[in-house]
Amino acid sequence: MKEIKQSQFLGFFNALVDGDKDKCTSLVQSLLSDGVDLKDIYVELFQKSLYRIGKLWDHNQMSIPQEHMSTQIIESLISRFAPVGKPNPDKKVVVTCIDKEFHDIGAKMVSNVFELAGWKTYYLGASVPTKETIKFVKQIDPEVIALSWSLYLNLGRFLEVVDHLTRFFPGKKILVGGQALAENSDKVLKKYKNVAYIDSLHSLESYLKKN
Ligand code: B12
Repeated sequence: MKEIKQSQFLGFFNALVDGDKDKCTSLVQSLLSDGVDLKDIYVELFQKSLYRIGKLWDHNQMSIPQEHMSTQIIESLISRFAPVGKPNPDKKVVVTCIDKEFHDIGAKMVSNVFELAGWKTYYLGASVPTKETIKFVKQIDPEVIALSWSLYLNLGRFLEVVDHLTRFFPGKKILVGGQALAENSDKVLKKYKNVAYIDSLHSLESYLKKN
């Protein structure tokens, strides 16, 4: 598989923060035509740009409109270059952000990685109230529930949804991920036996190959 060069990353990043959506689109198109894997574009181009934008924003070196605009461009690229294929109807996954979690780009990538592996995905996006997640899972009856949690302040809501899901659906596999879990997943998850923390899209891909 071809790798993304630092110069290609910088070309994309500069076009992104300048709001040059056409240039971003043609850069992604040409990387895909060169044989770069879609997951590498997600991680090495989109995620890397957004983490860098997060740092700049945190240090007041990037304005809110510039961050929002860059985020919108990346969201549109994820939709534009989404995987296509016929999913296996017996492999269903519900992918959602927890309640009051508005960071939904990672969850969208996760959903697309499931699709690339042939799963039928039910992607709900940002901030789904716990009660509604439970109802939806009951209705769809998926094999896997994938939860995304980024904002550490949402710890109580994360524990609430995991408590409810493990209680109501003890046989279902729950996968969790997102930046809020990056440093303390063992401590937060130790009492749940059907809950697995997956730290990256590549780990998710390996998990899906094994299961
Ligand atoms: C864009 C952005 C926003 C946008 C989000 C828009 C959207 N549609 O998502 C908006 C403007 C809404 C926003 C708001 C806020 N944000 Co913000 N945001 C970001 C930013 C710049 C990028 C987020 C992103 O998309 N990253 C890229 C994705 C691809 O990465 P990811 O989420 O980590 O996902 C990957 C993995 O974690 C994993 N993964 C994720 N979920 C899952 C789930 C499963 C099951 C699996 C297997 C894997 C997995 O796979 C993904 C792909 O590799 C980050 C900076 C950063 N470091 O990310 C800050 C950041 C996340 N935000 C932050 C903050 C503080 C806020 C606000 C509180 C700001 C404010 N004062 O209002 C609000 C809170 C909103 C809320 N309640 O959720 C902090 C969070 C700190 C923390 N961990 O608690 C960050 C880190 C910025 C910073 N440097 O401080 N934000």
